[in-house]
Amino acid sequence: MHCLLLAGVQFVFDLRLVLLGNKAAGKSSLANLITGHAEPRRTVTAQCVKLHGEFAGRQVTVIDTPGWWKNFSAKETPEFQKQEIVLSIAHCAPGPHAVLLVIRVDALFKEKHRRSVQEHLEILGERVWSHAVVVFTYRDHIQEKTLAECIGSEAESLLLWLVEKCGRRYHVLNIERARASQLKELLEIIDAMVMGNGDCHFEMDRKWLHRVEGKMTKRYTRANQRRKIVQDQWESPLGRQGHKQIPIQKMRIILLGPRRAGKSSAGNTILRTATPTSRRTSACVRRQGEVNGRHVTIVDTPGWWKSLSVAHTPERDKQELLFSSSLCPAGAHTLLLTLRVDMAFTQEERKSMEEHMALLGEQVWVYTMVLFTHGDCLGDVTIEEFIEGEGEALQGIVERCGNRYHVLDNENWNDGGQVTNLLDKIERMVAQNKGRCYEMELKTVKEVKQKWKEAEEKAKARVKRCKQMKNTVKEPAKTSGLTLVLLGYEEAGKSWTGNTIFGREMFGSGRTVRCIQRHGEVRGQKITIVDTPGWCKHLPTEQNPTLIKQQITQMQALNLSGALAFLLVLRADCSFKEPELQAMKEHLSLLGSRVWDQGIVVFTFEEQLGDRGIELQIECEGVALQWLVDRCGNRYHTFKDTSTSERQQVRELLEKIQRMVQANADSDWRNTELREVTQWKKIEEGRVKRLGVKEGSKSDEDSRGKIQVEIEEEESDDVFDDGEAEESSWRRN
Ligand SMILES: Nc1nc2c(ncn2[C@@H]2O[C@H](COP(=O)(O)OP(=O)(O)OP(=O)(O)O)[C@@H](O)[C@H]2O)c(=O)[nH]1
Ligand SMILES: [Mg+2]
Repeated sequence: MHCLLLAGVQFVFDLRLVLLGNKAAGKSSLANLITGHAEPRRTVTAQCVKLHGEFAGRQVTVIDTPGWWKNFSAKETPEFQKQEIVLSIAHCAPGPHAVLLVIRVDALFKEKHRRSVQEHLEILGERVWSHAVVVFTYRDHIQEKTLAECIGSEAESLLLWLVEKCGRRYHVLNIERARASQLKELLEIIDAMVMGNGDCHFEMDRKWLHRVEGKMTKRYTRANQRRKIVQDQWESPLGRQGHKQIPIQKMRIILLGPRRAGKSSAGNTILRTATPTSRRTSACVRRQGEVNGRHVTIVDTPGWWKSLSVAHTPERDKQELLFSSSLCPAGAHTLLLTLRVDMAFTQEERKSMEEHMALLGEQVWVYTMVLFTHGDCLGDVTIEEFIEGEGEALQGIVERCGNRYHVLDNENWNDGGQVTNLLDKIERMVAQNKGRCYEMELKTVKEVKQKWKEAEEKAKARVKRCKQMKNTVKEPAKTSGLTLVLLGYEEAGKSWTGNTIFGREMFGSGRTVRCIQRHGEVRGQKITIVDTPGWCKHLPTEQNPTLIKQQITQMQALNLSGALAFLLVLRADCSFKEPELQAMKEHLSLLGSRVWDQGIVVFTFEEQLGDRGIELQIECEGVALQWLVDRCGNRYHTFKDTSTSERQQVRELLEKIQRMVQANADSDWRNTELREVTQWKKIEEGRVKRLGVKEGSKSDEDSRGKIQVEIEEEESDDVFDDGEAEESSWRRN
């Protein structure tokens, strides 16, 4: 090793650094800064980039790497990107002196972000932590505030964990205007670490490195074979002949796929329009335009949650899919099944995709082509390498589509070549299908239309009933103290609802595992909110963890003052069928039957419904959801995740609660059934009987002995929002 001794401090003359971090954390800018490269690279870093430079008279080599999505676990990062992380070490053989973990200091840092950092870093092995330094970027965005003031206590403790894991080595930078002295400080930290590590650089387990290199070679070889097969297929005599014989003047395309897959963006790219796509597509949309001398019709459809089975998709979304082809008179030439290349593709996703496609009939695959989006994230990796790298799940889907696929980079929608190629492939495919188009049975479309007509009428009637109810209750007086209990299945948005009501982050971002009580004042009214752990959406109580039942049952022992309301929290954009209703009924029965009189259904994520009103969603979803809303006396409310309407939606909810409290003025829940735990006992007895376990067996007694309502009443954190859109928000872990 080439070391220098200056003013008594020894340091490495040829310093090698690897930069890791999530997307847009500032890695490339930092790499440029350290190596003195003035030219900023505007595109996303898809492969490792090696930069050389000189700093303070020393040679520095920096390996910039592709970043991961900060909300996602390493499991969700595509294979080729994880392999790039491993390769970063080989790019600066014999190994880097330091791995700089780049993190934006002004961004939210939640538990899932921490976990993501840990998982991605540990791709390199546990030993990497001894060579890691945290570099916080975007110092200028937090102005004069201290780090602690900005990140909040939850983030602070998580970042502290990270800094501790890196041997307390960290540095804060403002890359835009970094002074040489700031960089010097960073190098001093690195030098001290290298010295502490006995002048050793980080070395990866050789076997592991060879294994990854072997995998990459295999991936490359198989990708070449696939490319050849697919090329032959496109160039087959039928395809060529057909291409010449059937130029399609009026092309009709349906875009479908999981949520956020890039369907609407792909529509824009094909039609070369720049219609904004920030909102979720919640109903079929037909758009038309002239492309390369053809008249192209595109039907965009609502997506499904990529990892969830079709049972979780709301009825309305499924009906929209059935309806889509009727917007293409004479049928669709192709269905483009949209998929992202910047994310891994799992068996779960394949299952979900096949289930949703099955709604459209078995013959649908004959007309389907996989449309890969986020092509910009592939860099030099070919789409065939991506397909081979992702494994059987993706290969299965590609094969079901007869090996037809195309890649789009929607960020570069001005690149006409990619669209010309796509249209060309569609024409060949139509030729291979002998000109036939995909059409949904007329009978099914008629049924859908009839259902929508009925649902619209019922929705109007529900709105009318709500208005009548509002008018019958006289203007309610403000209650002196109000207690709101949040109840619902897991990840329904209970804690989020609590935070929205308080207008600040009073409940943490992680999974709620026990009852948490918080106090605050909203619109001059003292409010207590009790957050509870959610049950599994469609499992009956006996199969749900005992702890949840214990927490709900014991929650009544809390000293709750003033008026009380139960907020039954559901996601507006998810299915709610008989199993979900049963789970809800059984869990609520632990609180006695009067929970219905004091209950109000709160739908979260209303923004996901687009222009569709919640009443229409309730009527389309079916009898289970209608029963629930009716059982709560037609009391319901919606919350959407937009800061502008936030306070108004809270005011309206509080008014609805006050009207309910007024109507229930004579009752006092705590003196009646809610104190009784007999129902809970009955359910427990039934469960024990069904399981054939002797009552009072050791395990049961053990858990009962531990029943304790654990109530947290800590100081809460300030809301700290970086405004970053969730890449996908509702998946079971
Ligand atoms: N970098 C990059 N971003 C893309 C690409 N395609 C889409 N996006 C982004 O991905 C996000 C989701 O894209 P949409 O087109 O709205 O996805 P969608 O499938 O229509 O989403 P839903 O209608 O919500 O189901 C947007 O922020 C797009 O800007 C792409 O090729 N490259
Ligand atoms: Mg869309």
